[in-house]
Amino acid sequence: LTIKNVPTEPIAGQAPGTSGLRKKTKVFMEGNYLANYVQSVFNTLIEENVPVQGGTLVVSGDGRYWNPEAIQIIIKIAFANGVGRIWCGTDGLLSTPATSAVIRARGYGFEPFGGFICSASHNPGGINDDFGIKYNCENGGPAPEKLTSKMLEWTGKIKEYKSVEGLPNLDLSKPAIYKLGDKIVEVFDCVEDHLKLLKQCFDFNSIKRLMARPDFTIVYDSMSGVQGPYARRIIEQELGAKPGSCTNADPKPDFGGPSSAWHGHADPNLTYAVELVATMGLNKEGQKISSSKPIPSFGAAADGDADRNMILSSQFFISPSDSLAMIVDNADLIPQFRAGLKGCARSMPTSGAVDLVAKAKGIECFEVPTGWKFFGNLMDSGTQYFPDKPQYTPFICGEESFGTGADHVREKDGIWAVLAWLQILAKKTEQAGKLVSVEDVANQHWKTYGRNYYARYDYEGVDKAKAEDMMKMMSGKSGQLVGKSYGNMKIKINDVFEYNDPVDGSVSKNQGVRFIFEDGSRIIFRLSGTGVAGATVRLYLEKYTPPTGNLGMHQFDVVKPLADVALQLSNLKSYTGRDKPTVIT
Ligand code: VG1
Ligand code: CO
Repeated sequence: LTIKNVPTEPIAGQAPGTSGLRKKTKVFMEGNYLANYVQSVFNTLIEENVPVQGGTLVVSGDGRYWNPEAIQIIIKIAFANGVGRIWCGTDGLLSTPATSAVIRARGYGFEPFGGFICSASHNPGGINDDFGIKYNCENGGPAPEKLTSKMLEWTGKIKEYKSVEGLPNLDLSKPAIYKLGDKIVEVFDCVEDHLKLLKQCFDFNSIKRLMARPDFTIVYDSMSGVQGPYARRIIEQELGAKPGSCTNADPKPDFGGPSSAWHGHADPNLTYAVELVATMGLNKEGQKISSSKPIPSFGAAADGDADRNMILSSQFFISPSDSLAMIVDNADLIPQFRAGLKGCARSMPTSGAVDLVAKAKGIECFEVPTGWKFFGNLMDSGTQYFPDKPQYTPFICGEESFGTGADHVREKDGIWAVLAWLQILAKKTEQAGKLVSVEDVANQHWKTYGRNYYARYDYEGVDKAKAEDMMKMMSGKSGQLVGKSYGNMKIKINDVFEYNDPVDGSVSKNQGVRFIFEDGSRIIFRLSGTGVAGATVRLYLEKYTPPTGNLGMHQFDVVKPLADVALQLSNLKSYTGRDKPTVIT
């Protein structure tokens, strides 16, 4: 293979956001857009003394439009920069958590120094929609800000990129080993490594017994994203769910596109996962609707790259913040935590439900900014307690945005959350001698801890400058509203969230505006860092009700008065011209 240096010029706007670089697909397809970014990543890695020369790199994606082409481009640039071995899932598919599993655990002497994930996650895919790329480090987690800011610097001064000549596009459709001079490309089954790891986390036999019960039925909707092969293999083949339990399980480049019920928006929430939500006997407000067909006992869905999860039981929706708290509360039923759960963490906007559990259990609970990259340091830090198991730190993390995961990988993991719930239900069902549902667990939980009623309003596609002005106005007044009353609620804390990483001491500023009231209610504003056009304002609302209060209300009704206060505090209507959110979830 001959290496060529291709002259190029910096392209503006290649800043990675909450989770990698995301842009319109056509932007990625134009000129050197992808090559510039990938070379900037390599320049950063080489500068940081990452062992790129002769090293192993994972390259795959979520199967969205232009994925196959992007992978071939990355392979050529990687070899030209000295990479010796490239690992790809079959068809260039690896879910985000599976990529993390492959980086951490595929091993056998060729431990990868990192991996590229071609994905814009829950953003729609297609020539007219979104594409994205993310770099993960040798621990299997997203590159920390320290690295992504260097990558961005390189995109601003890049003069050439390296590629190889004489390398034909490789057939990635089946397992194979290609020897190309001193370089190797290895294509392997995309499910095997992730499955192997999950088998260490859970007691598959007990879940099998749950699946075999005549009164238990499950539907797992992959929303035409990359989860399909994993869902079929793990839920149907390994665990014995009825064939057909895994729906929309063929990955599609446009995640089903405009003709799908979710309009190609493979995002598991009440608004977009309409097919599953209806199957489970609910409408998109989460209210019960009548159904002509029998309703499954358990329902779940995944997003495009399969790191997100939504959990439902028959006519019952569980908020991701609650799901996190309940998994932590029941961690002793999950074999992964047999040595004891060491800690847990949530993103700042995620409800405080998990904090209450951590306090009761006497374990650490951390609050980090939005985005999975902040959890990795915490998980890695605990290894000192398990010197014989350097990759083992019993830790559970979650975000309100349908992301849950643990220390087996360094990404949120959609199917892990599903299996965690199945494991909890399986054990509780065995103990009770009758089927226990997600709803039963939730009701019990709220009776013990009280309920953190929660909802998020998204205002999508608003004018960016105006959204930024609104945030600036609120940050500017930060602290001034302490002591002010709204209705019968008084503001106790009013600040702009800033994170001081307890492990490496790095500081992340400007992570959202907070209004925290004396009764524990919270209003939080931040701007999304995953969109590709305009701005999305996220408004997070939380109201706590103690065990003695009314636990059976609808979450959207409970937080409505808080939303009214939030609109007053932000002047959102006059800044953005919007009088209602695009999505409530
Ligand atoms: C959103 C979520 C955040 C999540 C991120 C990536 O970010 O709020 O919690 O980690 O998406 O998820 P933002 O900046 O748009 O609010 V995924 O499944 O798109 O990788
Ligand atoms: Co995702």
